Amino acid sequence: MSEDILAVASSGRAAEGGGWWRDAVIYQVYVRSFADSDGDGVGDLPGVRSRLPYLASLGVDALWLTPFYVSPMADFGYDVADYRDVDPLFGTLDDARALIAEAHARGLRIIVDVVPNHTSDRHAWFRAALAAPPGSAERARYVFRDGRGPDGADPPNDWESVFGGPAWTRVPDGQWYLHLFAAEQPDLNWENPEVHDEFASILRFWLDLGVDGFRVDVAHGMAKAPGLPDVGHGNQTEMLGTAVLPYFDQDPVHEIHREWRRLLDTYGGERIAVAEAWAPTPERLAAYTRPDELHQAFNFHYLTAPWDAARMREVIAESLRTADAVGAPATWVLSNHDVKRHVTRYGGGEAGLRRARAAALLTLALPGSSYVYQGEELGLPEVLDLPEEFQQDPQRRRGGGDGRDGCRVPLPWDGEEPPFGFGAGPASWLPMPTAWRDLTVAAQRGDPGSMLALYRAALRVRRDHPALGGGRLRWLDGPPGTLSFVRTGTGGGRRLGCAVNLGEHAARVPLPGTPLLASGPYRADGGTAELPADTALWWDVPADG
Ligand code: TEU
Repeated sequence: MSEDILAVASSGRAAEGGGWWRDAVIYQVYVRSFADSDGDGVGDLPGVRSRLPYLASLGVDALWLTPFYVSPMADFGYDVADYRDVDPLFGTLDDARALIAEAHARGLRIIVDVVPNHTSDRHAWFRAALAAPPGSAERARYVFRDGRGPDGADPPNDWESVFGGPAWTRVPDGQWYLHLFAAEQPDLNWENPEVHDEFASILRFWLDLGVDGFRVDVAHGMAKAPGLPDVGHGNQTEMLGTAVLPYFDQDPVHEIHREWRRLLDTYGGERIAVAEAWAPTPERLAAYTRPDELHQAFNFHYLTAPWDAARMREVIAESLRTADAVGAPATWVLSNHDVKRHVTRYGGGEAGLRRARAAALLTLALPGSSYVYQGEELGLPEVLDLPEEFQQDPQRRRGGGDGRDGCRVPLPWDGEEPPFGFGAGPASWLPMPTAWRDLTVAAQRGDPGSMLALYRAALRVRRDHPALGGGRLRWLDGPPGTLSFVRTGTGGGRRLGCAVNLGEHAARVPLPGTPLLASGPYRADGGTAELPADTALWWDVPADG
């Protein structure tokens, strides 16, 4: 068997000082849609708490909870009106305390969302800003400007909201305020020291309550180009994440992250921050994880890569190289609450499911830290036919896209009919497809061929096998359309091989070891395996093999 070493890259090296977060599997809980304890159709913190045994037995290391703070819910909690309290819809501060304590007792860490680019328009600061005159200290916490054109009736510049339409809204006295997202989400002015102090205090509040870290919303926002220059063209939503815009990924934003890192480092127990940053290139993304900045950044280049071997390989190699260059672990993510679920993105139906199974083994074998979005362990597809009256996402309402409701449909737990054990009430805030009766946790639990069984098995191997988590990846030679590599852990010892067939036809791949886990049926003979299309295989390689 030829082992062509085409690239070697490592992630999460022990030499960098270790750390739980370097190879953690972090499960995203979209609180609103996870589990509903009080029967109002909306998930809540006691609901999450009641399902901790499920999460602990799934085998993940940490939970990331999406915003549960006081909010008018114009963007389902990403419009925060009080950063230091829990919205009654989701519970109380005591519920948050109890959830953190019980998660810790079960060996699960808790990461909470922090939303620093904007507040809600109902936040006390924004209400004060509206009540105060132009030029006041209250307005200086946000980005207020006079308009252009006769009577200042045109917006101050040509910036567009991520959710579509102009990024400016006019207030009765004629000034305009900036909102890169919905009009109910006014952008904060991070040139104002008061904003820095306020967020330092908010971070301390949650750190003192015991959280293990933060997911930093729009970590590429906050700093705007001096003078707020025009972009020069429209359709800016199409440029997001691929082009440099005067409102995203501006270099001075890194100073804010350095400040936050200094704060995090004053706490014990390795508290971390992960950047939700859409940067134009892997290099620019890695800048968010330089040693004095945040610990991780979501790898959206991996998430957006098509199901194509050459492209996947390029993204993986590039991600490992750029993360390595700054000494950070690479991260891997396939889905979240903002994007179409990957079963559907990869083609939907049987093929989408097969690919998602193979993608799970690919992702969990890569060096670094992995994210799992609630429901991907059940193989949930995007819900594409939600009745219009339920589609409430501001992105859709403002014309900035199809809407993100379809990936936020609540989880099916058990039973034969919607809402499938999600809550005690008759319905869930977004309706669940009746076909999900076959996808409930209860239905999959006893089925060794289910997606849930695959995730559990893969996470168990990942925990036990010395080659998974941090460490190195060495590519193996294989036929076109396939990816094959061998993993070595940070401490050496047994190695693990992974082969994935992303092509359209069965392919013969190297199998220099003992099979451990496969995403579907395959045939092994001698030192090779015949791997059907859209199938992945893990094998064990002895330390001296
Ligand atoms: O998202 C930031 C962001 O730019 C995108 O994920 C965007 O929402 C997506 O491309 C849709 O166009 C974060 C949150 O994850 C998202 O849910 C919030 O709506 C947004 O920030 C505003 O806080």
